[in-house]
Amino acid sequence: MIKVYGRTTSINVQKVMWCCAEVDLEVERIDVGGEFGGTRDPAFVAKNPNATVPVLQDGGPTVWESNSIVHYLAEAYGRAPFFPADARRRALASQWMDWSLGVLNPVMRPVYVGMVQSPEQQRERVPLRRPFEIHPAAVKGAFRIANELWGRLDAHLADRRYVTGADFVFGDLAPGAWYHRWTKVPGDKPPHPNLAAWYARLRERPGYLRNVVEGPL
Ligand SMILES: N[C@@H](CCC(=O)N[C@@H](CS)C(=O)NCC(=O)O)C(=O)O
Repeated sequence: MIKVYGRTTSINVQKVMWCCAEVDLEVERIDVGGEFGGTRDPAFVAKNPNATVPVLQDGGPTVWESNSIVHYLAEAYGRAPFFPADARRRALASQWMDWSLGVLNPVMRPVYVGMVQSPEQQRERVPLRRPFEIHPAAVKGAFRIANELWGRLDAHLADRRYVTGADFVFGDLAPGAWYHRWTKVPGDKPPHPNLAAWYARLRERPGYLRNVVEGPL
């Protein structure tokens, strides 16, 4: 059976499990990382030299980087419109996955770690990055930028139901997983009605509810 290595408390594992639900794929998930440890074991490092989760095992070589796993699962097991048939539409979906990884992620990580996770969780889950990420000045600056970034997606969604238009696509997964965590961040956040409507639409999806919304934080 196809295997996903990673703890359910990881947003990146949650996103992959959500994708499995969207393409109706049964997988075996194995607890690794965080309180379960195991990421530095030689057998795991052979699967992912970065010693991080998630990792996907589906026949051939293992795949790491959650967005690449999502892209693979959507292409291998999904169908249009979730994995768009048109190359231009696919590029637009990838664009929001890349934006999430390259732009949103570096900002949301310190916000989430510094403002939502308990000190115990921080120690357990991000031991190497903790000193930088929870520095109060870094968290404050990241929170301000996060508000700007979410405002950007809110504006984009003004005339779209999902990130690329009328249809739910794999590109909704990475920003959708982060947005749920953004709802848990306290502080002064301007109203973003288009994001709120998109979030409500995502919450109608059982895979999002089960793996992200009802998943552990
Ligand atoms: N860019 C990578 C990030 C992977 C990553 O940093 N994973 C975290 C969990 S979200 C991890 O493995 N932390 C160490 C641990 O869980 O022990 C991806 O999207 O897969």
